[in-house]
Amino acid sequence: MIQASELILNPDGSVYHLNLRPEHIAQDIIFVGDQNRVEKITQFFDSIEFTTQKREFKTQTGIYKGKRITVMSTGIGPDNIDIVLNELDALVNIDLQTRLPKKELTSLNIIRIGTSGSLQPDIPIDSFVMSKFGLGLDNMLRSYLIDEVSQNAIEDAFIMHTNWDIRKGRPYVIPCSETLEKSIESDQIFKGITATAGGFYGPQGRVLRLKIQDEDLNSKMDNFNFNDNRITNLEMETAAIYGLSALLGHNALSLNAIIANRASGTFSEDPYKAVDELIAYTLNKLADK
Ligand code: R1P
Repeated sequence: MIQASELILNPDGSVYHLNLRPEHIAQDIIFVGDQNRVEKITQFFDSIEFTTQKREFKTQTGIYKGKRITVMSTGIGPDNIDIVLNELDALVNIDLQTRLPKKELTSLNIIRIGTSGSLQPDIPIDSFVMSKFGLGLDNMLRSYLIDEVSQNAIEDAFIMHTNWDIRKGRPYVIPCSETLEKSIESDQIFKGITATAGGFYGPQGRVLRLKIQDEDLNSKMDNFNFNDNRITNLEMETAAIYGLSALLGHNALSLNAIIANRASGTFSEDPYKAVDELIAYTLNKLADK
């Protein structure tokens, strides 16, 4: 039995941070970082049956073109993804009354609609990137036993190519769900490896007033290539979502609207436009899935 201190439930039986009970979530779930992005998606729903929010975790469940979908904000960073994935999994795969794992497991379909910076001059602002792999630079996933899901060969090649300082921990690489990839991909979308950092400034190579451990990391990342997969973009959630989903038996795919180009040092004049277009694109694909 999982103790009360390990899986914390609120007095109404909901999981501690997400404030959700099992009946509140659909099998198809959209993650966004920003809580204000949740309603940008659900405004297109035919109906909304449930809304809740605790801290940065806002959730709405409703019907879009006949399909029940949950939209949830994860906030920023891999530490939040640890909370979101574990609590979501508990909702479907742990009996919250007996506090025992269920014998029959449920797989959720998780799609992230995020924002990100491109590392490549030819992946312009306002374009979309689908993450074939997540490359975690953040260490969160290393608290779990990940050898069965992580791609050692790509990790080794990356460590060698960037002369990675192992005091920062070993980067991890996890693939997306091929089923979701097939149902959402199109010629409109760039594909590649998405690097996930555990911070916005130093961890992503931004220098304001502090010196960083490797000033050349971004330029080394942008010419890394493994079997024709290059590192397309840099953000803060994808690898953590892919890693925990793979370990827990869920399907995950991450899509990002490119709002900055780190190679040219430019930022979108209208970052919301690309996000709105990516939302429309994803909802259309999901309705047909
Ligand atoms: C940083 O500003 C945040 O924006 C990006 C990063 O991954 C990080 O969460 O994604 P979201 O717009 O989805 O939050």
